[in-house]
Amino acid sequence: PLVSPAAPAPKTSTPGDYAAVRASISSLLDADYDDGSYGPLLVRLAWHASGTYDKVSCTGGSNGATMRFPPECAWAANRGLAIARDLLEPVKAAHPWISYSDLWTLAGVVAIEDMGGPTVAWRPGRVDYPDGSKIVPDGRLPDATQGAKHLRNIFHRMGFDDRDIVALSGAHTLGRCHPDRSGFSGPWTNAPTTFSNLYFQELVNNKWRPKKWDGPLQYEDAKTGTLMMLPTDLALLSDRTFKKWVSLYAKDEQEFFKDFAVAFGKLMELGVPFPEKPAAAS
Ligand code: CCH
Repeated sequence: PLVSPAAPAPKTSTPGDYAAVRASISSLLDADYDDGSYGPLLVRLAWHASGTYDKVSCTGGSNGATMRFPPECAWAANRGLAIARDLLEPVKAAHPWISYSDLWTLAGVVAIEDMGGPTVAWRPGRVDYPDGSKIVPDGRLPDATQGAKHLRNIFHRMGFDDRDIVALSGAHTLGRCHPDRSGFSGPWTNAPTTFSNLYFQELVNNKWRPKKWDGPLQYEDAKTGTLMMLPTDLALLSDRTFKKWVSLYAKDEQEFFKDFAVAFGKLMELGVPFPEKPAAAS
């Protein structure tokens, strides 16, 4: 992948000026990288930082930004995310008062909004844990080779229901798979830097066949062979309950945006000890 030339140093700010941090993040998104934006990668960073949450033990989640350290930074699931963390270093340097855990989640939210997605309610309050203080076990993020049962195990553990699972999966309208990271290859849609319901449209409107190649089992659209789906993506079609939400989101983008915004906002807050209930989106 191409790496963008060094972006101009972001403007500094006074503590609490989140608008300034948002502006610094926005200025990094468009770049000569992948499909022309770091946005999808930043969304993935925010998701993997948060998706380790376990509601029973109240461990994991975005609080702490423990992905800065081993073993979490070296998990196979997090391959490629060092690019996103490094990209945000100049933003952290310009606004040293923000925690990494607030910065990574805010970057995901700003990326979604800048790529045309819904406004996601976000509030600060995460703190960074020191190295080695809280080690989260590997294996809490989803495994793309599995099916509906696995998706339910993983996301119910975080406190999400079936509808949330499908809504959150709509983030695969963004970005692509990289053979050197996950082993999978290609984009889910032809507009991977625009947040839309296209993922659900492609899912329902295409015939999907196993891709003939050396890599892990993935699917390609029978018409062009240029779009891809993971086994977990196709599980959303083969499971009756999941399929109901897929059909709804394929038809009704507003409904998808509304549900995604709520679920993604909740994901960003898992395990974060806020004093009160979430604020409404502004
Ligand atoms: Fe995902 N995702 N994801 N994903 N994901 C990958 C890429 C992105 C799974 C597997 C993969 C969510 C859920 C799942 C994004 C957001 C979300 C890749 C390719 C795999 C594999 C990584 C690579 O090679 O670079 C599985 C399994 C699940 C099960 O649910 C959820 C939830 C979200 C966010 C809400 C985004 C964005 C990408 C694109 C990243 C990029 O670099 O383009």
